[in-house]
Amino acid sequence: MLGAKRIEIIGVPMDLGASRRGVDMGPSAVRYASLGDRIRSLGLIVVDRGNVPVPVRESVEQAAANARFLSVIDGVCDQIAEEVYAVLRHGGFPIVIGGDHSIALGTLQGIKRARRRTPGVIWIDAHADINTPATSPSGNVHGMPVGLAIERGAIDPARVVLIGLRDVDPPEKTLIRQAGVRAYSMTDVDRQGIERIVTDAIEHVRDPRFPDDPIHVTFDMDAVDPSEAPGTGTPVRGGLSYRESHLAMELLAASERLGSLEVTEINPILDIENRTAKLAVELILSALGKTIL
Ligand SMILES: [Mn+2]
Repeated sequence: MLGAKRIEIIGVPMDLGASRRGVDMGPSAVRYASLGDRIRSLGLIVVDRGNVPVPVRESVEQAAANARFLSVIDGVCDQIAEEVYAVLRHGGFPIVIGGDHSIALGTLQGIKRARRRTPGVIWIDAHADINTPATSPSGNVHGMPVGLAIERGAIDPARVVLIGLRDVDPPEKTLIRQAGVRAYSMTDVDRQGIERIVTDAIEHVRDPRFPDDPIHVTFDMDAVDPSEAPGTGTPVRGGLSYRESHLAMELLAASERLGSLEVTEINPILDIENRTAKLAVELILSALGKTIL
């Protein structure tokens, strides 16, 4: 972590980007797992900024079938961006807790606005999230944040790395290649090991003109194998192990280049005794520098 001693938590109880209900309760589950106190135990200052207001699903129009609730999601993302911007501008370290992964659109906009350039992004996920309204088979916006963030100029595809992929739609395979996004599937993790992949990813997202710029990490809990993270809306078997997940975060902490963090898709309805939220808290601690010894 880049010297920031003040960690600021931003909750986004949003499920509008997903078709299965429950990720709107993710921020509550993570707070129930004592996120704030656990971070304080590392000797860091923690400010919980509460939740960004999110309209209740039943109270808003679905609108376009190819990108359901997109206009409402964009409204929420504008507020996420303002929160993230405010935290970064006064030197804090934002942790955004979702919520479905469409919240990344807001987080990335806020980082770009605060840093005045696109951040290097490491995107840890079972899915590529690179669909657009034109290609999405489901119309769920949480499958599009990479695609929409590229379209909107919030990220530079040459400095985005996806890690943990194992459920990619056929058009997404083309989009990954066309956009020039670097992607590591679970096959790559099996063959190369998570240490090499994360180390390479940290280098790949570096902007040679601004080599010391902070990195943003967005972690979809479905990247982790469902045996460890059952509480997620779109589980896919064959994911990152418990230790691979932690090692990824430990390597990011050791790089001292992490500047912001987002954890998404925690679904307490599908979880077993809050196991997935507890794991999310542990992974956040590893990303902030907690070590075994
Ligand atoms: Mn995702």
